[in-house]
Amino acid sequence: MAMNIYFAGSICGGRQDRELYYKIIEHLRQYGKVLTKHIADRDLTEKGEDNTDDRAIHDRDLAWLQSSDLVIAEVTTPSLGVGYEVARAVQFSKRVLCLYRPQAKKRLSAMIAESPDVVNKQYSSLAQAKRIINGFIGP
Ligand code: 6IA
Repeated sequence: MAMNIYFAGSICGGRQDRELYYKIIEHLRQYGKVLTKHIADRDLTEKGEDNTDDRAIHDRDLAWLQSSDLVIAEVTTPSLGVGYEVARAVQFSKRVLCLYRPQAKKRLSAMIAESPDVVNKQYSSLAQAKRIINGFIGP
């Protein structure tokens, strides 16, 4: 059966890495179904729409998280939602990989960087991120 992959990336936290999310999601698709492909949608902005049903989004995303086989979070752009998803994934005993690009004058939250329940990896290029993902998911 195909693997279900939950990809987490910033929305309200800022959309500057959206294209990178798209490329990571494209890479993940060779391994199974990416439940959260919309994270790379151009139309999904940090402002959202007035008629957004936030409760429905929360409940749907948590159901997907629970049904996923593994979770990949791109954590470079700080996002409350991504942090929350990482924590809930840990609570659900999911395997979690956090990918972070070191930035000048910035640092990753200690709550992610030093969490013993997630795999943290730093990278600087898409090629490197893909290699890390391949190693995490395995043959
Ligand atoms: O706090 P953030 O918005 O940056 O959190 C982003 C994370 O929360 C992503 O990994 C998503 O899985 C989830 N998430 C947050 N907002 C949405 C959303 N629409 N649709 C799907 N997943 C979401 C938000 C619309 C609008 C209010 C911006």
